[in-house]
Amino acid sequence: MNLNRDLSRRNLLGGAAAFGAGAALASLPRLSRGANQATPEASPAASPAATGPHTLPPLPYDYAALEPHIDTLTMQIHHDRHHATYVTNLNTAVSTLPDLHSLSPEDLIRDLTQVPEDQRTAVRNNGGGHVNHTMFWEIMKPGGGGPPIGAVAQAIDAAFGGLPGMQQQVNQAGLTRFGSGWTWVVVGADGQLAVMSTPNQDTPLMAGTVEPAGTPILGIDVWEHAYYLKYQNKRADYLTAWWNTINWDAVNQRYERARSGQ
Ligand code: MN3
Repeated sequence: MNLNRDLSRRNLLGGAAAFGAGAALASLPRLSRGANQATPEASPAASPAATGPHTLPPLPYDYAALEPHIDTLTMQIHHDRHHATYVTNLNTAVSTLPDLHSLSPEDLIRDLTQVPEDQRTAVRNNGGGHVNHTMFWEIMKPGGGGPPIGAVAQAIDAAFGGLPGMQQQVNQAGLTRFGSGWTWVVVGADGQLAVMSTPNQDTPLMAGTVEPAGTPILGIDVWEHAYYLKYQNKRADYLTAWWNTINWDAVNQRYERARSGQ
């Protein structure tokens, strides 16, 4: 097992060097190596840079937990660097807006008109990034995949004729999203499940900014940072593999909360 992880890391670093990021990646302080390989690494309890109302949630599993579908180094950079940066920048954006500090991140981005115009784009991008990634970690798990469970299983049958139909639409929306963004399954205003995609860190939660609005029950990050180290330009392969990580219990809970209006 250690051998596999070593080989995997070497391959990843080789790939990284090939596009010129090798030195930066090699300097990552939490990169697993040596004695640390023997024990699962804990993810950080909170962002060291979180000075403000918003904090980086810990990854709910080890960086390596989603191998081989999502590689260890991608998980580490994605959570510790990308997500952490959204949190830091969101805190900066609201630092002079104390009236907004008591809002949850979701309530903050649900109505962007409550944010003064000079900080609105920063809150849209970084607040969206924070909310989207918090969801993303929660709807994946080690040993995930398989068929849907609970009420969401019936809803998927009703809207898409079954899981393969939904997966086909989600993957197609993710594949045809030009540039960076997300592909979603949402509970729409009519209470039915629908597939959509958004650019950048926009989310269907941003009513009035993103149309149609909806409550995401799952979303797949299709920014290159989510898959490039392992899949390079093969976004379709990443999307196919991603379904092996899905945490259906978490997705079903999100569905039941959305249906009850919470
Ligand atoms: Mn991302």
